[in-house]
Amino acid sequence: MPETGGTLDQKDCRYAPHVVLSPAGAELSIVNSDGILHNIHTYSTKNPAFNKAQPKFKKEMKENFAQPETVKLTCDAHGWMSGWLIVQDNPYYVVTDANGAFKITDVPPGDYELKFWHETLGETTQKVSVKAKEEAKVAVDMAKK
Ligand SMILES: [Cu+2]
Repeated sequence: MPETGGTLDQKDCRYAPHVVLSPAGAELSIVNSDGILHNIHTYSTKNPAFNKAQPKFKKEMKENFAQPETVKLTCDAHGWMSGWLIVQDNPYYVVTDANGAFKITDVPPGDYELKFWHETLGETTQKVSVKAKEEAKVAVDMAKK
């Protein structure tokens, strides 16, 4: 089991980061830095969904997501708060930077199908061959259709 499941903070009434990664089976730390009431609501289908108040005195909650899944998060106390939790059972996933660039390291040589996901642009896949000691490059266009 992975030791750390990442941290999702509720700061300035926003989820930080907006997209949080958590290995399947690990404990995700849900932090309330705001010192006000938040209510985290998960829209999961493979993992049990929950809807939990996190009062101002409750600085941290631990949650465990066993199944790989992309989970939408909202706060029932603040309608504008939204985020995403990505649970995966392999270590080869990242959030891109502000320019959409990413790097996944230590991938064993082989043929893979990369899945790209964006909250409004949807999903696309691309095949990639990874050769030993070589950097494989991929480029995808996820423009709105
Ligand atoms: Cu909130």
